[in-house]
Amino acid sequence: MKITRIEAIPYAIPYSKPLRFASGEVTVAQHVLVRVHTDDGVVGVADAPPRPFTYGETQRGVLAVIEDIFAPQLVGTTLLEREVVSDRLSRTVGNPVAKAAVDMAVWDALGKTLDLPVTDLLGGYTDRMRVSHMLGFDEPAAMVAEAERMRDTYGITTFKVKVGRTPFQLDTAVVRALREGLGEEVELYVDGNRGWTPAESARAMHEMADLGLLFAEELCPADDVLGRRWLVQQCDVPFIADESAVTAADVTREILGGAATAISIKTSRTGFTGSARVLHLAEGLGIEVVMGNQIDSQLGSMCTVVFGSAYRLTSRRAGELSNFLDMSDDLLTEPLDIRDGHLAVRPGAGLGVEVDPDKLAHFRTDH
Ligand code: MUC
Ligand code: MG
Repeated sequence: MKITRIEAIPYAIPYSKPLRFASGEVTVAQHVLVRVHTDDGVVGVADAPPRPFTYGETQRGVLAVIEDIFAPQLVGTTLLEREVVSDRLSRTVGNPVAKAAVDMAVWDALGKTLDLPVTDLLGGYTDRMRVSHMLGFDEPAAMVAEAERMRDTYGITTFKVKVGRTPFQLDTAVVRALREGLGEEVELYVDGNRGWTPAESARAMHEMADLGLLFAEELCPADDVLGRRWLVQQCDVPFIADESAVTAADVTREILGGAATAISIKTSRTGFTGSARVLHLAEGLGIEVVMGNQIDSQLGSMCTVVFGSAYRLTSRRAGELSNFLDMSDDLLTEPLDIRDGHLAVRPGAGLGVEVDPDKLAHFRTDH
């Protein structure tokens, strides 16, 4: 069970449909595949999707921090010493995506070593999640058409709509068109990625008051401290902190400071160990959680469903699990299959997925 080697492999897969949102755009998945090897010959895997516009990490930065700092610190520890692993990772400030991938690859290796699914080791609550699809910026008709395609093809009936453009009417028109086009039975919520001011957010929410929104997420920056608190106080739906509340300490500060009333958990930035800490804090605080998407690959989306299915609170709401559908290809041997609006965990050991060596050889960019 001893960790002998940690590999970080850069790869690039173009998106067939780029995702655009207030804080950025993703056209190519320039991720890092992390592999944790043990002395038993087991290899655990996880995916690191760097998001410079959200956390400041880049693909080359993820490679460097894993190769230069994390690997030397962790080689020699065992898969059972996960608290030692997270303690050593925490000596480095920031780098959430790199740390999360190392943590999840350790969990995958542990599951494979014990011949047990990680989702059962974590909590074993259920075996699937309802899927929520993220709709990036476009014209109202195109966004309605995409939502209809997701509903008709995959049975998805929950949509997170990217907002935060100026003027805000560009976005409120989209949300209205979605409600009118898809009817009352779909769930809709909005994510501004900090694009609006508090006043614009308040006006937009007022204009959408009759649209039956489920949540509002990061409409304005949390750094607009008093403005954000003013906005959240008047919001009549739970206000989700996403990129403003990554760690358990961030969540405590933002929730107690009145900057949010719900949180997004993303395994891509807190792994399984950190996500469990955030989840249990949210339970103690009595706030809603949503399993979020960091524009994840299939491997990243599998990690989200492995964690989300493991607990009652995370599986209550639809999880954001479908944006890999917009990638032109992926690394897994067996593609994820969204059916009847749900994504199920796989029964196998670890994460239950395998990386296809031919695909990795084709998409890796380090040779
Ligand atoms: C989201 O929920 O904000 C966009 C940027 C990012 O880091 O994640 C996505 C989705
Ligand atoms: Mg968000």
